[in-house]
Amino acid sequence: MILTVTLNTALDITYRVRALRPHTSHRVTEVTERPGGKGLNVARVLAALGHEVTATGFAGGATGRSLRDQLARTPGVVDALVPVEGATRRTVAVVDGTTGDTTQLNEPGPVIAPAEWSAFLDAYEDLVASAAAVALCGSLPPGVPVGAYAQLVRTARAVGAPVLLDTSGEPLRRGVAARPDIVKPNADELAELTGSHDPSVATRDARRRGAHTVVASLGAQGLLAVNAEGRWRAVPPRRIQGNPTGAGDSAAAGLLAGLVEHLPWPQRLARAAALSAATVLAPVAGEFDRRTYEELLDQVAVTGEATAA
Ligand code: TA6
Repeated sequence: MILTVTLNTALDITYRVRALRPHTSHRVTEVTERPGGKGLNVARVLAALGHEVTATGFAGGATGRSLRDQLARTPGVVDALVPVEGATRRTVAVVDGTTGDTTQLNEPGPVIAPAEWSAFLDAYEDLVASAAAVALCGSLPPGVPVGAYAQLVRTARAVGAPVLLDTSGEPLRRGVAARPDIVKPNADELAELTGSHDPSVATRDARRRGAHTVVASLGAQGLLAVNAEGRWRAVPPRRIQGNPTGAGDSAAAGLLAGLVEHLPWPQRLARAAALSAATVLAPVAGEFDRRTYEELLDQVAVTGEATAA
């Protein structure tokens, strides 16, 4: 199974309005609620691709119950979330029906007590022992140590489970130093980590800091993967317009699926780019239309080359 970790799970609420204007009251035309937080989106996409997934992290309160009820109805995802006293946060995405632009509001999440963090670490140690790969994704809720991801990377590496890390700021900086197999920052996260806005310079620097492979998501310029074996770029066939929430999570799912299926890097990257684009075209994060994904997969252009041995 693939283990996904979402320390700051969320009940993702998406509101659609006809047109979003400041200083105005809006009628919501459509509401959706989904289990969210980056790792749970990764889990849902992997399960839709036919992989067995175990999802851990924290859940609590009425929002946590609602999230777990929905997860129980998601085929292929085993719920291994650790219960906590505080309530799981909500995130709100407001989609402007005229322009398609999305405005995202993320609550900070519940305060995690030291005993809850210890209970999670015990559960994680058991789960990671039988994981084919691990995804560590999203922000940290208050109370979780800033070096949490570094610790979780080290635990996974100690039992030989490959790790993908997708986070930002100081948790990313410390996590990268623990030598994860893949980091998947977007352009802003990569620039914040390395101090460079040049993707070539920044990916090289992120590798020097400890990541084996850096996969940078560069919006319309697609995905750039750099590791000791080579350097590749995957670009979707056209500019994809829609709701970008969760596009990066779907790319992470594509990379993990390719990893456990031992696909060569160009194919992994093509999958990640096609899944990401298919999610932008879907109404909410963590979902995609299978046919759209397969059509896009045929059209993704991958360029680059392996390093000469
Ligand atoms: O990537 C989209 C998304 O995963 C949303 O589903 C939402 O839950 C949010 O990001 C969480 O991100 P954060 O960085 O706050 O953990």
